[in-house]
Amino acid sequence: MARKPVASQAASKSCATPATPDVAGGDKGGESSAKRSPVPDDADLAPSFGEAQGEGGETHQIARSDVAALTTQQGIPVADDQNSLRQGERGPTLLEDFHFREKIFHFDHERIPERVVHARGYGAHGFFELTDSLADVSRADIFQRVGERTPAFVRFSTVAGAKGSFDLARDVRGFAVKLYTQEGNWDLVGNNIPVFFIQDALKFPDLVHSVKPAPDREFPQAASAHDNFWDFVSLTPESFHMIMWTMSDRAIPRSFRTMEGFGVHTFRLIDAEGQSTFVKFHWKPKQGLQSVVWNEAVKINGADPDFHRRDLWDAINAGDFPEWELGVQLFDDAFADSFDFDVLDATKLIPEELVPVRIVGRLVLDRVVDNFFAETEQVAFCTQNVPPGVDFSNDPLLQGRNFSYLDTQIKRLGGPNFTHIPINAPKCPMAHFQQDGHMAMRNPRGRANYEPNSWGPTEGGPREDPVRGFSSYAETADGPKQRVRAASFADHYSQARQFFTSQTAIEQKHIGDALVFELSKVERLDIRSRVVSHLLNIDASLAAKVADGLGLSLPDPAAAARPTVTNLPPSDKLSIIKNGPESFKGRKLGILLTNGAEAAMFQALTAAVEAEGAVYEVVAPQIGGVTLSDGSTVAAKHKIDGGPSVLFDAVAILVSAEGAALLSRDAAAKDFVTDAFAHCKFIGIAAEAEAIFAKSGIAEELDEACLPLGRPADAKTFIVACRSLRHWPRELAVDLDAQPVP
Ligand code: HDE
Repeated sequence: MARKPVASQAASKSCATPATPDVAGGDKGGESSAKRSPVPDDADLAPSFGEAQGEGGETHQIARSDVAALTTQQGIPVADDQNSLRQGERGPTLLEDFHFREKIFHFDHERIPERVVHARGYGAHGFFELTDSLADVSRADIFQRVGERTPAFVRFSTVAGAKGSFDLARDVRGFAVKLYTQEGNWDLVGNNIPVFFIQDALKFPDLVHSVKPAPDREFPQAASAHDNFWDFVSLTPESFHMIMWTMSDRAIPRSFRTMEGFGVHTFRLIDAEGQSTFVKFHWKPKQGLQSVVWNEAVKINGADPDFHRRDLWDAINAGDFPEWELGVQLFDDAFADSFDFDVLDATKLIPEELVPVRIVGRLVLDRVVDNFFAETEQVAFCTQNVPPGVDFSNDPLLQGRNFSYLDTQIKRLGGPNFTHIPINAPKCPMAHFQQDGHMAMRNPRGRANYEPNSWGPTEGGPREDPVRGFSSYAETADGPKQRVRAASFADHYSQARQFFTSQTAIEQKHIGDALVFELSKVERLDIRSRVVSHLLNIDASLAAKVADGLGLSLPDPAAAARPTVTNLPPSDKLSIIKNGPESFKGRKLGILLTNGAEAAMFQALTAAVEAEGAVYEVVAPQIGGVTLSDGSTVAAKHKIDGGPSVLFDAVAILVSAEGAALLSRDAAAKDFVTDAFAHCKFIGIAAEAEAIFAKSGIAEELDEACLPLGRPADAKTFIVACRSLRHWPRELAVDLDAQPVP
């Protein structure tokens, strides 16, 4: 059916020729608006658009029959998406323009409230596979059949920053897992740290208010280094175990892929007879634990604020699927009663040396989302989502969370039907009588929408199932109604000390450095001093180091509800370095390359990287790439200014003598090597590169982790060295803060 715009005959003429000067709608040439309409003479009822070059080389849209037609949300085909409907050429826009109104209306409503905490997150799909049956302790369907896979969706997040904040904030990371089991969704909404700041959910709003930007000035963003946060925690001694963790490198992970995850609270597993076993959940990354250093984190935030999300996206798309083992610590009431601390207190962990972690499954992330908003933003985790066979403990934090998550989803997603959104919908059969409400898409069918009813098995709808249905563990609870904190929750420092003493020297140094950094941003001296008074109850050397770093005289120790137990045995599992990766697999080498660099060396190096299962990116003076010694060309991923060494786990400097002379005059190139050196990275160095190190002032300091790349055989040696996380002795040797406190 021939279609002609009604405005003028000229329109159809000009549209038949894809040479219209400005399809975006700007009226530069004084042509009539109708003339710029891209609809050709012979477009059919539902024209569709492709791209074509105009006379001046500009891109235009023209009708094509092999792409979907643009329509309104009502399905009405759209003829002109460049110009709103107006009266005359320069007249007012008409209210009648339903396409314009629908488009703008929808745009105006594109945002939903971001999460009040954990606003910035990134998700991916995958599966959980059972490797060891837990049928002995849980009737949960997901734990019955070894080898069976359950679909999963995981969302990682930071806590304090807004949705648009940067990835490398010093912060706890959320590690929320939705398991679409055959008996309903199970949400294990955990963190990358096994303990929490507070013991009672009533204090959560205060904690979060204190760490978020101050209400008057709305800064700082995504940072705990400010007065309000340290004021709150210094008045909340129970937070100090968690503070040790957040001041450690756990709070600046290298990747989502290199973090542990923890369910944090004690949960219950319930067997077929209704017997309960206490459980703590652990996710252990196959990639090993890895973190960056603080100075590096600060710079990554500028160089690539999306560092973590890009890393996950790239790894999954490259087929390097991140994997975690699911581990459980199982214990009974007798252990709980004999444990030094209360298993209901979320500021405590159970050392793995005391209750070993039994590995029962694996979680693999193998698919990125199709659409961020539909999946990652709209996913709604609720701690109350547990299948039969998993149950809650009385941890007061968990009890409070069970209220909070459902409540917040209603606000965020706008109504009670968010389970109809595909990412939240169970993948097992569902049948209930909940109905109506905003955006209802799956109302019950048939006549009966209540229960009990007498409409019989086909029309009457679902019925309760006392055998398969969820039944709560029949725990006895009694006692006076009161607002109290159990005495068994009163020890605030012993496990904080145990965490500190479990760290290697460099990790202890980083904790001290982090505390000095954070408190140096706190303006009130009394708050700084109050924090140190708590540190005195944890470790005297740490307190002395922090006081010295702040130029403070040592205060008296804080009054402690319970004296610190000083002889809890160190636990190796608490250290990142003792649980690091075994290879360079999954990590990234940055190769600084110039024209004339030795081709055989480059080929040997890239082959060694690939053989290790790692990746590399080329950084060059020009983004166009480089020509190597044999005349071959290599494309660059980054121009040197846009590819600082903080983006890489290790670096290689492969340059010709001319290239070195050029780069030794370039500030970005000098930052590249000095930062790599300062961040204790392994550095592979071609002999020709010396001038850059000399001009950067570190030629004299190069150590055994700065390896030669002279012959192709050196490539393997270098990559093998890179398997270690970093060359930590360098930091202890060169950093002023590493010197013993006088
Ligand atoms: Fe959360 N938390 N939380 N939290 N939390 C939320 O729920 C809350 C706590 C955690 O990727 C909110 O959907 C209270 C501990 C993660 O979508 C909210 C308390 C742990 C996520 C909420 C806690 C977590 C949230 C905000 C104190 C580790 C992100 C948006 C009792 C075990 C999930 C939302 C995602 C999100 C409440 C403490 C983990 C407001 C009241 C402890 C990973 O409901």
